[in-house]
Amino acid sequence: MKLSLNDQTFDFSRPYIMGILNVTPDSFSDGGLFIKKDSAIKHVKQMIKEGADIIDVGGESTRPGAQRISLDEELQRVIPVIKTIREFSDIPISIDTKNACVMSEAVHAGASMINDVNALRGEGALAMAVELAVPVCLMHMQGQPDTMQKAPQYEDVVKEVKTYLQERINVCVKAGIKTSNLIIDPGIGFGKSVQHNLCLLKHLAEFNELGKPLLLGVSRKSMIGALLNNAPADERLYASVALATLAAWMDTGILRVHDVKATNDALTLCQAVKEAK
Ligand code: 9MG
Repeated sequence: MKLSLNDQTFDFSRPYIMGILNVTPDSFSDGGLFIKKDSAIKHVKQMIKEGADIIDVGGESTRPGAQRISLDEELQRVIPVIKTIREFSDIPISIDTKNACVMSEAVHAGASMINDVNALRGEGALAMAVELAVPVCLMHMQGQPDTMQKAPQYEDVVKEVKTYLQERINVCVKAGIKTSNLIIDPGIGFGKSVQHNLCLLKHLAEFNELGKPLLLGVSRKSMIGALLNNAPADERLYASVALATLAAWMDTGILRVHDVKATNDALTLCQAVKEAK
């Protein structure tokens, strides 16, 4: 499996790190720390120094209960940041959005990948991704962020999430997206109970049967808080790194994380064990 991002080839001989940059005032785990452009850029530089392979820039929160924002607001948050990153680095930038117009503006400003928690189901998103011809992460989500955690229901969560992702791959390929441009993600915390999330993590390796690079986001998520006596987001580092390491062990290709240095150290050791004779 190979993925071409901004003239760099990701061959998945090791897991890659996607550093999270939330340019939102209400993001659940960093409290909108990076809403100001200067602090956002400083944080990007730090993540690059610590070993990030991709920067995921998002302007609209996807946390449970999050409200939608206007197109203008989303563009104003993400486009200046993407343009500024491009002035000093060629690191691949992923745009975390459900909106076709934001996808287009972001790619024209220098982003080289789309991260869509809605798996291109939004109005015009599929056609836009075909036109932009950049890699796309298709994530599974049951419901929408404002209501998704109310009563998530599955008979067989692994089977249903896998079937959904296969269906979205088929739709995308039929529409004209190159099969080598697709990445999949089971969407931990998106319309799933703690038990659903745990079951997906236990069976993560089965998602590799779909033949696409696997991306996973568990960093600081509420399931960690729920399992650690309601630990707040800023006390979920060790558990986040533990889950990232487990995921890397099960051949996850890209880890979406807040804490780049800690994750990078853990993944380096995980890789060393994998490669040991
Ligand atoms: C934007 N975003 C928040 N959590 C995420 C996750 O788990 N995966 C992906 N692809 N994007 C996410």
